Amino acid sequence: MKPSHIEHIGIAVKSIEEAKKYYEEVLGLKCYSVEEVTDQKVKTAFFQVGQTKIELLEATDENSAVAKFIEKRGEGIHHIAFAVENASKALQEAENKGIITIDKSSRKGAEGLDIGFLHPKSTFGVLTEFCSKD
Ligand code: CMX
Repeated sequence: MKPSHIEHIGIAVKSIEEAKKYYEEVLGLKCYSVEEVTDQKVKTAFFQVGQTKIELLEATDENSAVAKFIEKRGEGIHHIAFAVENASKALQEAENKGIITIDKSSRKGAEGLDIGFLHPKSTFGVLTEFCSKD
């Protein structure tokens, strides 16, 4: 497995409506999509920056991963997502190398991508995601 690029950086925010203003009005980026991912209990907003996207994450449920993250650590960088050829295979490869995986195989995430996570305790404190197109 060799990631081709950073697909996106996930940033946990309390309010997409509020945070969006900074990305649009200060950085001059354009929000091209707002999407709710029910499975992950989040609302997402995307901005393209070169090959990489910024994904704002707002919790839609108080028991969600993003709500817990903000409660414990405040708003900020939540995860880094690498583009790989096949997310399920990448998860399996990482597991074979002793990394703790949150997902055993990929599931559907925002923008219809196949996604899966590695546990931050196993990756030097960075929640890591693999993404692939099917
Ligand atoms: N980055 C780094 N460390 C994190 C973290 C993050 N995003 N989220 C939690 N942690 C740390 C916590 O600070 C905690 O550390 P300490 O033990 O030192 O206090 C530890 O991991 C355990 O955290 P926790 O609060 O007990 O939270 P949980 O174990 O319930 O869940 C995690 C943590 C990563 C397993 C969970 O958030 C998860 O499964 N994440 C993957 C799914 C996800 O994040 N979905 C939202 C984004 C979806 C999308 O992009 O579409």
